[in-house]
Amino acid sequence: MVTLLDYGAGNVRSVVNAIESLGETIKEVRTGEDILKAEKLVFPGVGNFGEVMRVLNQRNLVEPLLEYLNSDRPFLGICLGLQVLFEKSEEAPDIAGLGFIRGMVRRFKIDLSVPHIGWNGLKPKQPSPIFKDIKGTEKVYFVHSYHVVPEDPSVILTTTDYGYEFVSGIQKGNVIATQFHPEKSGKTGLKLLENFLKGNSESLWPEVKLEKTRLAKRIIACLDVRSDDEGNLVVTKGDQYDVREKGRVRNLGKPVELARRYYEEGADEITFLNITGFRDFPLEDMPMLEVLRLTSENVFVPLTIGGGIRHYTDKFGRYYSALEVASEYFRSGADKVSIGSDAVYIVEGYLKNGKATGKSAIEQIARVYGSQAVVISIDPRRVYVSGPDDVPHQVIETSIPGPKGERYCWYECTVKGGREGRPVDAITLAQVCEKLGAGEILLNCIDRDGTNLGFDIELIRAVKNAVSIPVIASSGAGKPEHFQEVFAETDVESALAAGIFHRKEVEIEEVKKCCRDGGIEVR
Ligand code: 1PR
Repeated sequence: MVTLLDYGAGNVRSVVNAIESLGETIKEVRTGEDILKAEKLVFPGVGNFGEVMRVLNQRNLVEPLLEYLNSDRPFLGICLGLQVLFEKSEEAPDIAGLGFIRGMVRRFKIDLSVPHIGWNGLKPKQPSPIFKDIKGTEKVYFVHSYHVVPEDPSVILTTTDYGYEFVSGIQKGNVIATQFHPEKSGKTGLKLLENFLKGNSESLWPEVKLEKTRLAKRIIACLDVRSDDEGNLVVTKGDQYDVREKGRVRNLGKPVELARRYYEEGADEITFLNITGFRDFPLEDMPMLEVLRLTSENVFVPLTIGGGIRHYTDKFGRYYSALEVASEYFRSGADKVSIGSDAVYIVEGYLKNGKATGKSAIEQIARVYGSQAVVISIDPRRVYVSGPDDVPHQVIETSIPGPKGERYCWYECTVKGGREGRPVDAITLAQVCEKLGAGEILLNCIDRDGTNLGFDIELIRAVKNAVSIPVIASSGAGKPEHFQEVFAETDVESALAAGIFHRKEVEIEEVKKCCRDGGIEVR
């Protein structure tokens, strides 16, 4: 029996699913007494340091938690479950942490994108029972903007390189905590979890000790989901966003099955886009929540869900905030939510008023779940102009001339699945969303979507250079070399494709091999 401390935010379902897939049962902490009675305690957390401590204090869990930790019983902290063991965090300077380990939690100060999102390696610093059958070259999944800095180096279990070497795991007696997410780290993560749960007594070193770790470029499989003409929820795929062929919605498979297949085939992340979410209300669209629930039962890599994340008033007049909608998705197994149309309206409002309201979906969700959980999905379309000053937007010079030989273009953001253009350009949208607290950009391109012509490198470079959060390149992948090209030509952290994977034209492993051959780090 494993006792799970769910403080109420973030994707605890993945942790539950991962533990249950290893044959364990779970008891959730309701009172401090449950903590004191635990045999093994797991404390997962994403979100904000201050928020977690506020909840722990409010529920009177701080004392029992410290008593449990001080009695040196098996404990596994994950992500914020590691950070709150420390005394203080730069994320919430006025709020004290548990102080079980002396030291601070600091924000990354590096030239690379923050949050640090993706698959990176581990450098072991002490032997541990959790290293049984771990080779040492595996990668695990990280998503965080802050890292711990212990005063006493003897508690360091692992370090990882990202800009500089930071502490990615600690071990003090039977208390182990990791900055990475074992429950999202595929088979390696499950092995680490299993080792903790089994309570092996022997401490081991992994076979290989890496000198340096490298963040892998992520290959993401994207599933555009909607109801087909018979009312079944299907994975579909558009050509420049038109998902109908001879008047009927294309059906490329079942969402849960396809997601499972991509996980088994080595996808680093799975994205679901509920493409009619802009007109339906997702909390009434229970099948989509069910897709997430079922997928997260056996897919142990990050899951992103987009479509319909916005505030809404139902037919009975009940108001739902975007935060409530997002919360339902997180509870169903999502790690990140992606905001499309609403982000455009939010940015239009910001540009009009010259300031943030503090109330937008981006700000609200980032505040509770952390920036890393908020992805902005941009659906831009090229608009050609004859000169850089023709429009009040960020214009780029292009090597692909327009129909009248134009050498400049801007990228018009669209809403409602590309149906309506809005007076905001993609570069400005990305910049404002970053300011409001978004943690990642999913950069589609209507001109390239479904064409197999390759990514729009000019668009991707322009947006990536304008922000310091990670960017996912999307739309147009037709062969493995297109991935190699986008990683070589731009600094994006990940690339996404749909059609070539659904139609089985290219396998994920072929993409990875091609990247490896080009000297690009992949998992
Ligand atoms: O506006 O917040 O409700 O979100 C709606 C979401 O649905 C947005 O993320 C938007 O991108 C997406 N969406 C809406 N309509 C469509 C459509 O295709 N008709 N899908 C759509 C967009 C774009 C991709 C695609 C890549 C790769 N799909 O993510 O998977 O272009 O495709 P490829 O590799 O085959 O070229 P909201």
